[in-house]
Amino acid sequence: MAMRIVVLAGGIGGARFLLGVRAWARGHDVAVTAVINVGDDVTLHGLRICPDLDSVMYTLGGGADSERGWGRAGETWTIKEELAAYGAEPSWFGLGDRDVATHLVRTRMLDAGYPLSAVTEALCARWQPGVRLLPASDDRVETHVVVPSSDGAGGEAAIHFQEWWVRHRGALAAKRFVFVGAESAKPAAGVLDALADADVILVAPSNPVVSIAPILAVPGIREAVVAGRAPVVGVSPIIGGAPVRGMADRCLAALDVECSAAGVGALYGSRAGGGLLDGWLVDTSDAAAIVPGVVVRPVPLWMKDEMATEAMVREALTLAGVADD
Ligand code: FO1
Repeated sequence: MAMRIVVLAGGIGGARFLLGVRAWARGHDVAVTAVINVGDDVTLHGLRICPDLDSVMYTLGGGADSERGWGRAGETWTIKEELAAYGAEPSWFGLGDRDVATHLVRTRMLDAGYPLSAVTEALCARWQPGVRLLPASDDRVETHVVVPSSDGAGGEAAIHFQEWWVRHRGALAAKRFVFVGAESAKPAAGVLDALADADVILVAPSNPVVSIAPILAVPGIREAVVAGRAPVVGVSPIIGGAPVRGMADRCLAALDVECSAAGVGALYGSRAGGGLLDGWLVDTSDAAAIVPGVVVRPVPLWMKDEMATEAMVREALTLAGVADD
């Protein structure tokens, strides 16, 4: 029977990691399922936008703008300019013309009653990512960021993650992150079965606070990962004390967690201690990292191309005891 790999992943870091997983899988009898964060999802201009699902779908489907890290390659911006000419807010979030087609199809299907998992499958029929993409939940789970209120009176305000990250460029001090709707959300169709049937679970080098945590916040998902029979190996998104990309440093600061490979490893915790991990891949420059109860293996972690990423994936699977080549 084919080996079953499940990957928990966010946006661009997850997408690049999945390129390596898919490359490894091509030489083996393997089925890959990716459970993707939906906490970044947002409705703007009446359109449902799922940045992490789209980053992964476009990247694996060969349609991503790899330079920008989000949206479509060869993008044009007429719709954005036209919306701005109407003074239609929010003007701080750019929807490219090609990308808008994805949101139109998604929104129309959601409005017709299809769950996000079915919509994602339909969109993937075009992109053929070679990996089954599942949203963590078909229900609304939105990451909000609690920041100091703008009136300076010492209060707090909660804003959507996209407003914090894109509008304010992550400059407002994040006090904490709230996954709105998570408590009553259910794992999307297929997620719990995929986790129960997995031979190995990989945690992609995605932001632990705003990409992986909202996945695990959906009741039933963390439990299925922790209690399952599959070994769990994570890959550090932090190299030499800095995030490879994105805002993990600012997010970790809000949780008072050190921005280091060891800090994130400890945040996930050892399975023996009720946490997530059996194994933790760190970069060779972080070889001294120790995570109590977790086997830490230093390997080169820069995902500079698909071959390097595939080598990383091979190390993760070897650490999990499911690959020996
Ligand atoms: N990021 C930006 O910095 N500016 C944008 O205008 C922007 C628009 C956008 C539209 C669709 C989409 O799927 C992603 C978009 N992103 C944009 C990226 C996104 O805000 C974040 O980088 C991710 O949510 C974090 O993973």
